[in-house]
Amino acid sequence: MKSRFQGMRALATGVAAGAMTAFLGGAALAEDLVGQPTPGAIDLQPGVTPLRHDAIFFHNMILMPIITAITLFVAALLIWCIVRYNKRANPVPARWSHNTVVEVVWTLVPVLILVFISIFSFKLLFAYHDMPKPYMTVKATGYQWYWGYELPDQKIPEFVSNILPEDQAKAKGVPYRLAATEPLVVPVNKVVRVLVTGADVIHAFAVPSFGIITDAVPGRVNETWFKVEKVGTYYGQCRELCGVDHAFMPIEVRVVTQPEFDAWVASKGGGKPAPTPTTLSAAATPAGAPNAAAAGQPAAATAPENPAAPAAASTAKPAAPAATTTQPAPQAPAAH
Ligand SMILES: [Cu+2]
Repeated sequence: MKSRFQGMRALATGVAAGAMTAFLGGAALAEDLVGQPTPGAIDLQPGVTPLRHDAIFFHNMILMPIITAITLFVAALLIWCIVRYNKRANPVPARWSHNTVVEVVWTLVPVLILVFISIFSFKLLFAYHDMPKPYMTVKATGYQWYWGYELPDQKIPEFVSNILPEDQAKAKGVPYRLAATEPLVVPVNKVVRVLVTGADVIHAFAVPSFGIITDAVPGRVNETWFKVEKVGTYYGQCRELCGVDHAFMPIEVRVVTQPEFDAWVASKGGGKPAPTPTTLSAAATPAGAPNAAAAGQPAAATAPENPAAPAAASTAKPAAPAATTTQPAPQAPAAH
């Protein structure tokens, strides 16, 4: 199945390349930039993930030829009717109506076309849905108007990724409105799960060269994944109109080798996942205070300032375990 799919892909690529050459009159095509748009380019941004390759194949080799053929066919029919059956060419029109054969054909053919498209469409949808076992998880949160990235597996708390100001982008030679102050860094050839949510309004996490676009909806966590085949820097943008600075919250993903990734994790103060989750002892809850976690505060932040709290020791409920995604909480001192 796989080889047949690839064989079809090779065949379709050849046909499309021939058509493209004819269309452009043999003009030399400039090499597309990878990971960012190319000025004046035709076609989709080149892909660096399996999903993106399949999406490009689906668009360029399945959908485009079909819609082109349909458009040419309908245009030809129109022209034929206009030329052959106008008042001068055909002064006495035929009086018949209904033709069973034609009606069956114009019902059946579109159905068959849609069934053919759906085979490839569903295959692609399932591929998006069937994430392989992820190496790591990234939580991407959309804010008005920047992105926050958190790497719970590496114990890296959320950090903010803002747009890189124009003068700095120029100085560094990176694309303004695509480059970020703090890129998201991930290892090459590893499955990365992305959990996407919004903090205020709906945003969307989109990186064209990865072939992903996922809505960031407040109060809801959406999931997508990618596996990048090539080391490099890839850019994306918020893809849901989210307010006045919608165009100024770019996504920059830097894909690096595993040793470089480990070094980056270390530089961010991250590490390997801890074997047991951090919990707080009952004594950490100040007397009379409601559950610290419920109060919406990092529980551990207040604990060292209230070491005694003798009354609380017997009455307070054990505090909820700290959320697994927050920074490791310092151990609360013992009550006695
Ligand atoms: Cu946005």
